[in-house]
Amino acid sequence: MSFETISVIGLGYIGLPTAAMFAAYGKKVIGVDVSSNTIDTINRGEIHIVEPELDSIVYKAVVEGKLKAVLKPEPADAFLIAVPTPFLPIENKSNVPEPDLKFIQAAAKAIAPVLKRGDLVILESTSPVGATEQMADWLSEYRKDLTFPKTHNEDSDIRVAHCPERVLPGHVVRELVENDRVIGGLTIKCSNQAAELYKTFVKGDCVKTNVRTAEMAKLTENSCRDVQIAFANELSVICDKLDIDVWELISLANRHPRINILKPGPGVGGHCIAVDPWFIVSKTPEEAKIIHTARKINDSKPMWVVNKVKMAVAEFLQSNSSKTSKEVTIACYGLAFKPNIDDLRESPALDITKQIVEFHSGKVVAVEPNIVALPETSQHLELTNYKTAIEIADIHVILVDHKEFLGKELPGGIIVDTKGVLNKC
Ligand code: SAJ
Repeated sequence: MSFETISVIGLGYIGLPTAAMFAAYGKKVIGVDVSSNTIDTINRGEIHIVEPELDSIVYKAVVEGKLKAVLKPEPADAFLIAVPTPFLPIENKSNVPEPDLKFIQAAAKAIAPVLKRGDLVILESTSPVGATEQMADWLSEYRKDLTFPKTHNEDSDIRVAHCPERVLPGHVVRELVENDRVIGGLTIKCSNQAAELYKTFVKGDCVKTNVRTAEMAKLTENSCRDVQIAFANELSVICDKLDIDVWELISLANRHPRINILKPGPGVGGHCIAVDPWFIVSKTPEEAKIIHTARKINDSKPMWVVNKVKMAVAEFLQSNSSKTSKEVTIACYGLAFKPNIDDLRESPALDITKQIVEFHSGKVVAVEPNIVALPETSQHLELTNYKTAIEIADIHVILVDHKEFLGKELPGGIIVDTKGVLNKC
């Protein structure tokens, strides 16, 4: 089976780089997205997301006629679905969010009319266990004239597999090529075909397994990181209570040959680590005890930081009795969800800053070297530069360890350092 035309459904942070990479390696690629803005941008050879090196790859692919973006799916030999898998609003008593597969269902519905015998459909979106089988059921519902692995095993007309993306934002272009891929087909033939397809550009191993293991592997990777970060965050709270410098503590413990503690911070952000563990918890709530607890620990960290800032304001007013809280200026350093990127989505730093703006009657400024304007929702917050912030602020809240903050002059006043930036000076 050779795949000449590949269709990628969902041209976001994963879909667009994947589409561009197939095009760069000679495939004809049809990208599909529901946003006409996205389609127009890509067809101009431009990109709508921030990802190093991606712009030139997309530009070349579009100019050479290898990549085009459309609103409505067209026939192809393989379809890769890379759409979001968000949560449903919490309605259950246990406060555990349930995954919402509506975008996967919509993608299945959209590609169903153009599916033909011999096509391969791969779900790339990070999904709860069982989602790929569910997607295949939806496809078979929409195309009763075609056969699927559930009923026809290796003889099915359509092959279906799950191949979760595992790339790190900011390093997507390199990691797409170098990382190993886990490939879980609904049957062995499905796995083999999917592996053959990824071998177009993947230099890492394409390791084959069954579909549920592939789904669980991705959730396991991100849950493992979440649990490890929760351990670090819990240590930071314990150390604060016991008046121990957590950064020194961790660096000492990490001198042990078999210990590698991650870094505490203001909480866990982004679309992946703070989301994926819930897919395990919602499926197996009785069993997923550590994973659930880790989520709660990491989710509670922003509020802990906000309380620290409240305490800092009280401390400042106590030692500056002539001032009122309206005259106290707070500077927040970093708004992105992790260092050296401009991505503010699901950022604990932004969330904390907004909460400070809400409770504090005085001025609040933010320093975020990776953006030029604040999001529209950040009312009463002022964007400024590092130099101005250290001059004007009475309380400094360090929320992200951007490279611009390391090794800099120590600000005067009270410092709430959630990232151990000061220890790296
Ligand atoms: N964080 C800490 N302490 C640490 C490391 C991270 O507090 O020691 C925080 C970060 O500040 C950030 C959050 O965790 O708020 C997540 O950042 P991250 O760099 O750990 O991960 P993501 O969300 O950018 O990307 C992860 C990666 N997964 C793993 O490393 C296991 C990536 O490989 C996945 O492809 C991606 O999720 C995804 O799409 O699922």
